[in-house]
Amino acid sequence: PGTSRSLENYQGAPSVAGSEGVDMVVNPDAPPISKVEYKEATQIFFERCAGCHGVLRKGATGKPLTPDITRAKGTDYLKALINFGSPGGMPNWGSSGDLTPAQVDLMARFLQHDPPAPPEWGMPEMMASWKVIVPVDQRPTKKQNNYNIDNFFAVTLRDAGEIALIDGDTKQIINVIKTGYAVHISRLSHSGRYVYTIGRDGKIDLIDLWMKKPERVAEIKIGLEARSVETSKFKGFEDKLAIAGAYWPPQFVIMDGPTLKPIKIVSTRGPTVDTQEYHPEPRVAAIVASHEHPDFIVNVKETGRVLLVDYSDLEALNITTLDAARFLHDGGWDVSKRYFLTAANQSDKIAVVDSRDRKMAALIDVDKIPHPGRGANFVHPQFGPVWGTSALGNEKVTLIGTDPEDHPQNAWKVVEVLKGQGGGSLFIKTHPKSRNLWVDTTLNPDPKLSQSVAVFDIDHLDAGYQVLPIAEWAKLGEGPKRVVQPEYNARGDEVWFSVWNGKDQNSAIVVVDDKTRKLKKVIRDKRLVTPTGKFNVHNTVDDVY
Ligand code: DHE
Repeated sequence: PGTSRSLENYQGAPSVAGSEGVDMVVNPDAPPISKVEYKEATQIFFERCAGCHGVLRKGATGKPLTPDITRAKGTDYLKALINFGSPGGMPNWGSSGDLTPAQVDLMARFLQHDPPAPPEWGMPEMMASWKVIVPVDQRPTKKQNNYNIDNFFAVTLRDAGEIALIDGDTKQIINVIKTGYAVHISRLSHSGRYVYTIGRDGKIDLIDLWMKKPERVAEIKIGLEARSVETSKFKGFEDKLAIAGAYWPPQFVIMDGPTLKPIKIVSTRGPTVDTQEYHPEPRVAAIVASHEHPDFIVNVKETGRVLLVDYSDLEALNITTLDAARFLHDGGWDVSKRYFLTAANQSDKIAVVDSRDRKMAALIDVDKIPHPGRGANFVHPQFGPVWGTSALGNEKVTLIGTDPEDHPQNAWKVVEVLKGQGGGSLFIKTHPKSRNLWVDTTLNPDPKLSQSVAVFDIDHLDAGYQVLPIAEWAKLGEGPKRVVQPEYNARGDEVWFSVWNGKDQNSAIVVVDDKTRKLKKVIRDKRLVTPTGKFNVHNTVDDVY
């Protein structure tokens, strides 16, 4: 099936929070541990375990590991589990050789002590990290270059801690810009002028596309770990505000858009949606900007709540809290941009938020671990407007009706399930100008699948899919190449794929002609180190997908 070590690595990527600044919390009822050991164990935990179990071990993809639970299990049980893993997805850290027998023993003892918390990160820390590199009054008042910036792509160069700005018209790299560690996503201001890039380490870099050579104009660190950033898009607030969500500390911050000056920090700690137990570490996942109200829509992963944060009055912040389902992750708009469809991934549900009436529209059951990215919208020949998601846990592509006005019988129902190449899919994409639906299988253990994509003809979905060997087309030679994240150009006649290879190997971007499905161009360059996400300016500004 779709589960494999690559999937575990994906969900359990190292936490950036280091063992520095962490206080030792010793529990007298737990087996002895020295100060040096404690520090080593904390570091191992953040690197190997926190992604799934949470920094405070309250559980997410992985089981909770709080001392009440771990002490009841005891050292021998924990050692066996760490050594050999479990069918539920726990990796075999010992028998794989990733941890030495001494480290396995250390971790079994460490887990019976209280979890140390990484430091908080509030306004003083944010202000100390905030830098305006080019003040607003020294920036261009109109575009200083002749580029068609509408068709630029901001490309994440994951392991380089950089982004590449690529001109979609000429396929030239315009600039490679140093950013936060392992940039996660880029989003655009409403005008398309500013690129906001956020690193896993919580660093945001603001890039001005109006400069002769687009460059960074401001930076800030909003936490120790983060994944999401977005900008205000409602009429009257265009280019005014930005928001970023953190994994640690669990909070979001609203900033001045053109300078990144932090204005308001809001914690997401609180009770979970179902059992209403306190959760100390509800991470902020996807954030989108409403087109219906001056709201940011914030997914809080572990509590399973969606927050509609009204940014029209930051001194009297009005937050509407919606009950969705636990482990909210990524998602995107339906074609009308009224409904936000988002995955509650470990709950195997898609939550639908009505951004106009500020309420939940539906909670839809789907198959194992939906992972839409922002999803894909198209008019289904039989069912009308649909939004689709692929999945990490199986080969299904699930299509959901999104038109309660003209197709009420299909709205918020799974209208069709397509059979894709396999599990381990991360992203799915189409474009209003296209009749193709692209589905990657990046994390599938079979290299044939992880190195190719499936493409469906929207008008003949039952005809099945065609497979395009994208990685082979890139002709890169050695390496664990993975094809990830289809992204269209502005016109919707090309689709771009990253061929994500090892850090010391050659990677590339492969551009496919959407009509003919033939190779159009391979962008190969020494500077393109581990490309993953690509964000086309036009499509990201207008939420076209
Ligand atoms: Fe992502 C989006 C979290 C691993 C590439 N990723 C997101 C979002 C979240 C998230 C919350 C939605 C942001 C938004 O819309 O505001 N990602 C996480 C994780 O927690 C996880 C599982 C593990 C981790 O520790 O980071 C993870 N993600 C990855 C990867 O390994 C990927 C494939 C490669 C990489 O660059 O790290 C990856 N994530 C992406 C991309 C998007 C994304 C390309 C944006 C897709 C889009 O089209 O909008």
